[in-house]
Amino acid sequence: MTVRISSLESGSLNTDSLDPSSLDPSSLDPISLDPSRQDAGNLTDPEVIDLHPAPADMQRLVIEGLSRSPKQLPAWFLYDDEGSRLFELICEQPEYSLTRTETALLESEAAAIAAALGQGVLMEFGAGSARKVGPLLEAMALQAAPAGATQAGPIPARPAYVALDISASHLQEACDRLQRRHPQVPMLGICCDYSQLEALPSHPLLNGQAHLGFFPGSSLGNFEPAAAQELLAQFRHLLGPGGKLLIGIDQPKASERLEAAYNDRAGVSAAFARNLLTRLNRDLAGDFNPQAFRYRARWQPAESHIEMALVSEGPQSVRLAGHTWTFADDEALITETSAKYSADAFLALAAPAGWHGAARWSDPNDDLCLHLLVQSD
Ligand code: AVJ
Repeated sequence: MTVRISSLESGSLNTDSLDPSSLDPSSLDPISLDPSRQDAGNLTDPEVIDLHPAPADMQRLVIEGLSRSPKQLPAWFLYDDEGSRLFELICEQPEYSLTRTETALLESEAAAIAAALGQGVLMEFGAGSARKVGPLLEAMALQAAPAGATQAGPIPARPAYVALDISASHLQEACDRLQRRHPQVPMLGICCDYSQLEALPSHPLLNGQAHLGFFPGSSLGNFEPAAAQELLAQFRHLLGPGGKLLIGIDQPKASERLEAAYNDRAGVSAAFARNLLTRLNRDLAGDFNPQAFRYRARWQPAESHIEMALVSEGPQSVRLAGHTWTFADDEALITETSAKYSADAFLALAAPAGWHGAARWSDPNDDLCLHLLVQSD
């Protein structure tokens, strides 16, 4: 994995992708050297609230999804422990540049983004390993208490962080690691399917400050356009009045490049998809043979999405969730779709959900766009 240290010259080192033991303490940013932050020794791990869907809900969703034509399950089923681990590996494949591009953009634009966001609780939807948020948290903290400023008047608001993710053990690990690197940022994890979260749990961390949504990785692309629009409306509801949303959206690009990104030569994308079957076998008493399906990723220009599927090699029947499911030869189980939106197409999708674009940032190749959305009234 390449580590990009673009901000070294400006004196604020992003430590998120580095092994802390390799760090020279004199290279740490002024916040880390603040004596009031010397409490890292007795830090407690952040609380994680578990709202993971119950087995009965998973069973119902699987029965619904496999009764559809074509067969397709919600994308979050891909993220059990092993799936979350494999997704991390996908992000390191040479063909899959999305994560590297977005991480670099967040690092280089952190100060401008923090200025546009203002102060509040940053809530990351689908936080995964939470490796992107560090530079933003540091830039927000610097804005609350600029280096060299003397403390006069009321104590300024400081950022807080809430990570939402479907994978409980992954989430706890990510929060623990992030907390050690940002000891002064109050943190909370919520294990849930964020698309079905009707209200935020009540917690002191969520009181008072503005709610700032952070939805990186182009994960919105996993939802069909109508569901994506509903999700954006749902986020507006969850974030509440005055809430803002910083969202990363992958742009449409050449089909060869996209198909390679979702079908890497090392076979990690294929293993990630097949792991869905292993997960279903374990959690819903299934007898899928993962090797009896081949993996396919194809760009569908009419939908502007990549469709990822496991395609049945020959006719077969499978037991799962108390039912028998038949697959015809060549029949697909769609594991996920990943839609790509130009800036205009995305803003047109967001407008009916009550959002409009306040600012946006792109990488030099215009591969990806970070949009800052504010609420329209
Ligand atoms: C996490 C949904 C953004 O669509 O690019 C990557 C998931 N799946 N390779 C994407 C994914 C296979 C990823 N998102």
